[in-house]
Amino acid sequence: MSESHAKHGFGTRAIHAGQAPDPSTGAIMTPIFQSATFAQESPGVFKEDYDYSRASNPTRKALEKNLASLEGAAHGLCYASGVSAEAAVLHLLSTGDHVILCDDVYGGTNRLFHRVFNQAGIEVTLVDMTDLDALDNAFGDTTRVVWLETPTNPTLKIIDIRKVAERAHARGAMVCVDNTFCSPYLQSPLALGADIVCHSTTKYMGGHSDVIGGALLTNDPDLYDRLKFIQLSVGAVPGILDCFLLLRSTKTLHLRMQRHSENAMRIATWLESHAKIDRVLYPGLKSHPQHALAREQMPNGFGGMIAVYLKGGLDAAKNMLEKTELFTIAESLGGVESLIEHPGIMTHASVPPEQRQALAITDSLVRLSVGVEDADDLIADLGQALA
Ligand code: P1T
Repeated sequence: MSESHAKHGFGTRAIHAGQAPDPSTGAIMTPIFQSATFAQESPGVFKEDYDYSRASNPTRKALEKNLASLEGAAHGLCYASGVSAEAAVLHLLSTGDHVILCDDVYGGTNRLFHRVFNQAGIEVTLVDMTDLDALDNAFGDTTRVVWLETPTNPTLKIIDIRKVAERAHARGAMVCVDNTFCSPYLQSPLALGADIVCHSTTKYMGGHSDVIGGALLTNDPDLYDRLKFIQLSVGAVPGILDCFLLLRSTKTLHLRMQRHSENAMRIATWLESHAKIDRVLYPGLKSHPQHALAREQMPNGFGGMIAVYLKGGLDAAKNMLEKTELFTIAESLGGVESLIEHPGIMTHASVPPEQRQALAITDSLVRLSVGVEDADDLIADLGQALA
């Protein structure tokens, strides 16, 4: 199969893009080129761009091409973690530059922006981007980046990527969308006007909770060159075995996302009518405040993440978490196995309490990452935990 897969569907690209049988052996699977360096014929004369694995490595390059193809991007770069991919974008900025950050993001993202880059002189303003007037008011002369997640983590707000991109571009800022909760199977931010897509590949892209990784995808050759320089210079690159594992995972991304979405839709619907549940937030439910936008922006399904508010506060929430058997109490998401967590105590503990309060990350909020097990078993597990 040729390198160009633009004409193929998502599933075909998931399996083939970036990967051809190994020319030296015919191996069908991309080999794990576990080598830090590469022999040179003469000083400065080497094969392709392979002089040192921090700069480039064939297994990593296959993954970067594969992820770029899935996001509909010309270029991809892989990182050691989701937050190191985020940091690479922030390294593009200079002291005094301003970033508008969506108010409801992963706690570690909030921490990186506010407690690492803010100290290095990057101004950060948090905005609820479901309110486009609030976004308009947040721009200043030094605004360079608008950064968002949609659905947001953990309250699953849906942000209109196209409208945010129009506004940002009119003000000369670029837009970076963290597409971790959707994966490219459910949502295509670049097609909606984003300049960069960011992923924690630890989640759905990896899909098996055995890798920490990150990625950036873009169509802009200049941005790519600058980010590639930062990747080389800062060096937060993924291990080669992790790249191989990710290549293995993306082959089934479309199948997993379909099942995550089907299971989550059934569970969210069931939870919504449960007597012990106060409120369910799932973009696929008609009751979700941005359901109509979710239908447009996420045409292939609504993903595997559900947020629920229990009646009864922290005790009720802890009780539910401790009693589930198939849903394991753990941070992270997007694996084949179902997880359950308490954002206030776990993933968003580093968000200042007053911000958590404003975002309704309350004691009674529980987040589910619905896996690909049998939905009946998952519902029975939640049922017994809530009983
Ligand atoms: O953990 P890491 O691979 O560095 O990814 C950070 C990250 C980035 N973006 C989003 C949307 C995320 O959810 C995360 C990590 N999130 C969790 C660990 C979590 O449980 O929400």
